[in-house]
Amino acid sequence: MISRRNLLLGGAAASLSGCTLLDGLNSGDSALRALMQGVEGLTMTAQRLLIGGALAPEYAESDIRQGQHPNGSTSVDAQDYLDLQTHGFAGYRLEVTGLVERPLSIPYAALLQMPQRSQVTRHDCVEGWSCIAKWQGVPLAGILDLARPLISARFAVFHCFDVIERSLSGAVTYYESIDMVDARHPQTILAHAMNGKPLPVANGAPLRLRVERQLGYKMAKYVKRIDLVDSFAGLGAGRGSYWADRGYEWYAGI
Ligand SMILES: Nc1nc2c(c(=O)[nH]1)N[C@H]1C(S)=C(S)[C@@H](COP(=O)(O)O)O[C@H]1N2
Ligand SMILES: [Mo]
Repeated sequence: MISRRNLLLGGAAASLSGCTLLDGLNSGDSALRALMQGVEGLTMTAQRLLIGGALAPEYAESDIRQGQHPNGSTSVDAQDYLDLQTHGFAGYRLEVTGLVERPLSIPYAALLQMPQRSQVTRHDCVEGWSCIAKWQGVPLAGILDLARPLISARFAVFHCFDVIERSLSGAVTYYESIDMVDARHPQTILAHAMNGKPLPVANGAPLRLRVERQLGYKMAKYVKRIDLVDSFAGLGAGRGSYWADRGYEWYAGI
């Protein structure tokens, strides 16, 4: 497997996007870079001991210099999604299923009425670019409080609308997961707005995950359903994430 450092800090990064230059990730004296190089070799457990419930850095709105660079899927061709998109996602419902006392189906309008949080944070993609953007949405903790996960629930799995791969065995839709520590972290939100406007389709409308202490691929876009589970058996190749099933880290801490 290619190491994350090479992917994150490789020379190819410079040509990818102005966002990289914007945030100085590649400059030799970046304190952030030093920190990332310091912690990347540690296991998830060691990172947890070091950073505990620490918050990811937040920025000022004046640090936002350009739009969020769309990456991965930037549109969805599933018919159920296209029908929702035609009507401005008014008919969208977030499904919450699995190991919960109360399965939920939350209408889009109700999500907008729930307690909100907004945060200006930096998104780091494993491919080597970063962008600062303002994200507004519903803390996942608030949704979990409504659904009441059972003690046995260990992970929140995000099932998405977009087909990320078509193979002989069929279409694969994007999936990601986080554990209950990250699910209840105060900066873990389901964002419906970005930089003060409704979330664009290219960035995951109507709802996308922000899990600010991890890399970009953890931040599932086009979220259709959140499933609370106690294992990843039966999901993809069993590692809990489309990209983890293809060799990347499941815990993509930065
Ligand atoms: N559903 C879905 N979520 C996804 C992806 C994707 O292809 N499909 N790509 C991931 C990757 S690799 C990154 S860097 C971010 C990109 O988010 P952005 O388009 O808002 O920059 O979304 C992540 N979430
Ligand atoms: Mo990414």
